[in-house]
Amino acid sequence: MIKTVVVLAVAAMIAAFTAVIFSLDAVAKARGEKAPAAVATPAPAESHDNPGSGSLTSYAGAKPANADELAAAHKPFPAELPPIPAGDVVDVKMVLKDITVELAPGVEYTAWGFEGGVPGPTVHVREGQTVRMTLVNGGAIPHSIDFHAARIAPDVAFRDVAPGESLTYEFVAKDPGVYMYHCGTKPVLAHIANGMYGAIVVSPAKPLPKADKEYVLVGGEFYLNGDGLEQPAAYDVGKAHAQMPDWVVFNGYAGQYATHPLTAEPNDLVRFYVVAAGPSLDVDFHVVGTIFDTVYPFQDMDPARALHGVQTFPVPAGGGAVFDMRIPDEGIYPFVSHSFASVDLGMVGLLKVGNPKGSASH
Ligand SMILES: [Cu+2]
Repeated sequence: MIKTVVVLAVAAMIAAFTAVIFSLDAVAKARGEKAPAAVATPAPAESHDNPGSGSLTSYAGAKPANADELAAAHKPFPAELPPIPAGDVVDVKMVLKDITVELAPGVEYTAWGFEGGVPGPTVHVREGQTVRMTLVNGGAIPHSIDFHAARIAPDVAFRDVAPGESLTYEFVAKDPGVYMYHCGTKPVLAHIANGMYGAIVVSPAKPLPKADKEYVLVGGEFYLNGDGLEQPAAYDVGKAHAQMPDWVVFNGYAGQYATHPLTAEPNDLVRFYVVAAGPSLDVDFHVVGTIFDTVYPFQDMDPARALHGVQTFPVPAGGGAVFDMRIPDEGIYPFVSHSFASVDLGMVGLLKVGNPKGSASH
């Protein structure tokens, strides 16, 4: 009897996983059948308000013939929480560059990248450490960096840095949690939409229960003025205002942890740090097939204010939250924003627990 229940449960999970992946593929196929959209000319990097086609044409799911190959070859953004550097002061240096990123298999976008990628690198410090931030502007227009973990005068610390210049400021990380950082230069919508964001984790001085696996996910969405297949697409302000993204992603690339799953062993304490960078969408974080044992809501990592036994928890745009779970059974557990339009647009990954039948060994 118990065996039957377990088999049924596993079958249900596989079905859920397949459905999620299938939905992505179905969207891609549906889009592929449309007449090809006119190829828009990417805006120059200095343009803030590229109107795009003005038609709000969706380029969701666009993919080249070799998309599966490209997805397999893609090197996923490292989701693992990096270690905390030693010392009282943590030096963080980022060089901003105008870059072209791949945000889905074969889909290119002209972005502004902190330290050469979208999202920027994950910063990890302990409560009480001082962050000494240096931003070097290697781009074509002014930029800045705003840390939500800082209590600091923004007109001083978060001020614009001209091209070719740099800025250094310090703040003490006094408030444990997971926070967004981003460019705060106007129009902020464009600077975030172009990829200028990342996560900082401030671990509490009094540690939480030790996790076996710790992963950082930064949610973000892209608004494209073309499909990005023949030439890189650029930011479409009309679609950003309408909140009609073409792609919604974890850590800068659609579905990258579906083809390259994150891993854990059965009964591991798995901790996800989730930031919703937006610019505009929330992440309604959910892991299919489990219930969060603990959620530290709105990034507040005080156990006294934690929630327990939670199915889905919303991470607001510009916010963060921490999710603890223990999964006893081997299997493939999808993680998503349960606002399911986001799943269709690329916001889905997999957590492979143990070495379930039918999956590659690790
Ligand atoms: Cu910027």
